[in-house]
Amino acid sequence: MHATDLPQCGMPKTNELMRAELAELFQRYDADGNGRIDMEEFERLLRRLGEDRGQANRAVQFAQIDADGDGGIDFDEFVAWWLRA
Ligand SMILES: [Ca+2]
Ligand SMILES: [Ca+2]
Repeated sequence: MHATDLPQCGMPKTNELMRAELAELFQRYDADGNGRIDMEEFERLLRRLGEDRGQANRAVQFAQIDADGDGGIDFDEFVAWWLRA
């Protein structure tokens, strides 16, 4: 994926910069590289952020982030969560 493929909707530069950083972060935690962060990968991410508050909480959080409910957090869902957090 190239940055130039992203839609240019007049977003401020800081957002684009952030998106690039988020893409890097996302790829780092998408351990199997399938373009989605599953529960196991999500656990690792939360631990790294120091925000793991137990399995029950994690499952709730995961469900909230997984907007389309397909059992994985894709990049768009990840970005939406990150910007909200
Ligand atoms: Ca994955
Ligand atoms: Ca999803």
